[in-house]
Amino acid sequence: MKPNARPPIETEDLHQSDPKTWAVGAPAVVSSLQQVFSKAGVFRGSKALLKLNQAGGFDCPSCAWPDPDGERSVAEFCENGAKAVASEAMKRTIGREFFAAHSIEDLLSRSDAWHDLQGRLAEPMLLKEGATHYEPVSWDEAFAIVAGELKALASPDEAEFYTSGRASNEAAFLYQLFVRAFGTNNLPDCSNMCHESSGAALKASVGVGKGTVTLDDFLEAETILCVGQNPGTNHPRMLSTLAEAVGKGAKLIAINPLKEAGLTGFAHPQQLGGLLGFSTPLASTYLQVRVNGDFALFRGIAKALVALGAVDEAFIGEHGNDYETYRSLLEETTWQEIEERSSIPRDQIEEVASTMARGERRLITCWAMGLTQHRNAVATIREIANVHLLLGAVGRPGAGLCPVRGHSNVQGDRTMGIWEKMPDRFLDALSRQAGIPIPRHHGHDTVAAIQAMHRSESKVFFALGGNFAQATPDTDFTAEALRKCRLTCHVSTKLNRSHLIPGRRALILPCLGRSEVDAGPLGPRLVSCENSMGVVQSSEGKLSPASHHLLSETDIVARLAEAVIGNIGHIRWRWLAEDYDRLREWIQAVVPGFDHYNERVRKPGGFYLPNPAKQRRWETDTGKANFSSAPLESFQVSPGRFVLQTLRSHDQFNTTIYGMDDRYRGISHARRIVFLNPCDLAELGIKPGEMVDLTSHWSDGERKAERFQAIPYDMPSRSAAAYFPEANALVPITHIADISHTPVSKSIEISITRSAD
Ligand SMILES: Nc1nc2c(c(=O)[nH]1)N[C@H]1C(S)=C(S)[C@@H](COP(=O)(O)OP(=O)(O)OC[C@H]3O[C@@H](n4cnc5c(=O)[nH]c(N)nc54)[C@H](O)[C@@H]3O)O[C@H]1N2
Ligand SMILES: Nc1nc2c(c(=O)[nH]1)N[C@H]1C(S)=C(S)[C@@H](COP(=O)(O)OP(=O)(O)OC[C@H]3O[C@@H](n4cnc5c(=O)[nH]c(N)nc54)[C@H](O)[C@@H]3O)O[C@H]1N2
Ligand SMILES: [Mo]
Repeated sequence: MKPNARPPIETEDLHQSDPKTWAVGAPAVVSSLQQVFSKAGVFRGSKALLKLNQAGGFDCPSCAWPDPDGERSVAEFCENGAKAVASEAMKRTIGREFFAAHSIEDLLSRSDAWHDLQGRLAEPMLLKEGATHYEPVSWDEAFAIVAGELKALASPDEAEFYTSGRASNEAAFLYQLFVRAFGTNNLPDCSNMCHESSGAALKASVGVGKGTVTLDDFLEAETILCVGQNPGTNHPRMLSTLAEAVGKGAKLIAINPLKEAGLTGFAHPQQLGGLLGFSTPLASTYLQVRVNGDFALFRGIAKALVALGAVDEAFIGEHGNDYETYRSLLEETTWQEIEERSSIPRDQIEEVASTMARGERRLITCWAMGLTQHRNAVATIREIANVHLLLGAVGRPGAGLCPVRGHSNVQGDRTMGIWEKMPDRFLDALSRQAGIPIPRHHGHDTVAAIQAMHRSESKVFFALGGNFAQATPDTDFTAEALRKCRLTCHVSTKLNRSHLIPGRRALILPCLGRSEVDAGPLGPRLVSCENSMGVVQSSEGKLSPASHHLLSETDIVARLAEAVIGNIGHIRWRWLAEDYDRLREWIQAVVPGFDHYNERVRKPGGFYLPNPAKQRRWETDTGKANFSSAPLESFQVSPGRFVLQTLRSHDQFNTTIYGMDDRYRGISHARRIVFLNPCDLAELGIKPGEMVDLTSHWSDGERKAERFQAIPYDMPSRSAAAYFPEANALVPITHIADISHTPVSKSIEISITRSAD
């Protein structure tokens, strides 16, 4: 039997204390410095931190929350940004000696946290067919291997080209050009598992698949909703924006099954009071909604707004489409159904609606994975858009929709064409610029790519960043799919489990990180990224590269494209990659909104991309802002079972595990745990800390993950939470969201049993 692809089960020393009621403050500052100095050293670490998110410095590789437009403080970063930089800026490297000392099987038995601690990948490595160890390989040989395998395919559609959201605009643009010139649109990406549902919903409702607010809007908002999001851990810099807005009188309403510390209070790390632990209360209302109860909740809010007479008839008359159908649906929906599905009482819903109906109804709604990773995610997000349309709360100051993006350039990668179904407008422009035909048939998204590899229809898997084998659902199935490939190839900065789940042959191509100097033949090169609010900014690495063998992602793509396709049409791969200004000229010619790209990207603070919905221009199928009228539903499980959501601890960035603590939730030294409602635990007859096995149930069968410690936690009855990626083995590959096809990582039906001793 092949070794297991799941993270190993290790003995842990769990300690549980009371969850915190506020986030950041001195503990976050101490933790940041500890991480950075211990991994990167004092000199390299301080240099990195002083250049992080500064004009002329580099963009934080952690989340996509924007930097302030105006003046920036010396420390424009957060604890988790510091951890991301520490992990990338590590002085330790791993190359031929390391891989000679550790077989694949040995490395598979190590934890993800151990993998991250080993250091930066230092040279290209090849795993030959049947080999037990990776061996060094030259760059030329590596490119020749990939080219050989790609050219041997019967069709370009037999290859999958994955992207994670750290690639710069320049690398992403060149990469999709290469993939399309090769002849396929098989461009699955991390966004398929992330905000795809938001993009699909917003495009259908308001005509743009991105958010419609900027940071300034937060300071004018009267009400801010934060739904299905844990900003204290995942977007810590958002807390200072929220605190400032609350200080100016905005009401913050949190909607989350768990009481997250970052939503209840904030201690500013750059102010003395904050460092001393004086915190500002944030959310004035906290609705502990049932998992997947948000659709019902927002329908209830809409019903209450209509009853209050808070509807902006003038806005709807001018801009809205299909309001009448929606309004009759609201009348038909009973309060009983709304209360049952959301588990929030009617009077609380009405109170929230009256808060939103105050003043000029300047409402912002923010959300993240708590909404996007459910079967009805698109319908839920469209219901939020409905509420905004009722209030006319889109396209005016202080009001709008705000999906909070994950990876630092995931939004930019999409703008650059990393999508399996880019619109013809984009493909036409690309074809014109490149002087070659571009395939039009849609490619595979992430789940379709896994299925195609599992059926052996796709035979080569190539990844620009990420950790596909651990980020995707159904770990065992996905591992089988990858192992069936002829070649798997990862462009990466750090060792991860995907490198250890090889096809017949496997390659690791090590690249520069964003913090490092990207020296080209004509001098240091700068790249650019787009944040969650559509601002495009430059990023210039400042640290010396971890190893002299490293290439930039852009050079890797260019050299690979040269080996696979050669110069073709107007494309001269190496020439384009030598000087990123040339690439930016191409981007400008293909993607709207990038005029004078080279000039504007060099301005401190960068530039905003156009956003038609913000101007109340609706690029939808009807040319109006569309109300949606989906039937109300929520995820239901059989009696005795639980709804499991998978989430992030405070010490991880997706599949990169920095440490074993989840400080704000009061957890230390453990990751293999499952949070449960205390009454449910008692009913199961399971004591806190006891070991349980989790079995997920879906129409295609059962999946089991063993030995999680059960933890009592303040959360709705019959819900459960466990960390990603340990729980991914339970997510069925066949259970995906309607329309967006996002794996439903937040609604998994499970049963819980005591583990055998
Ligand atoms: N430090 C750090 N920063 C990160 C990341 C990281 O791993 N570490 N990841 C980055 C990425 S790629 C992303 S996409 C973002 C993710 O940012 P988040 O979306 O904040 O991440 P999750 O941990 O998945 O948190 C989901 C939240 O939704 C809640 N939730 C779950 N189900 C429901 C539901 O049905 N309804 C409601 N209302 N709430 C629900 C959970 O309790 C939890 O608070 O963060 C980005 N930033
Ligand atoms: N169960 C469950 N599954 C989930 C989620 C969930 O909430 N629950 N969340 C989903 C979400 S929102 C996302 S975005 C995906 C994330 O999926 P991915 O983006 O695939 O995963 P990451 O863990 O972010 O990728 C980490 C790896 O990227 C590489 N890397 C880091 N920096 C760079 C760089 O600059 N260049 C290159 N080339 N490589 C780099 C490193 O080798 C590192 O090991 O996971 C999804 N999976
Ligand atoms: Mo994400």
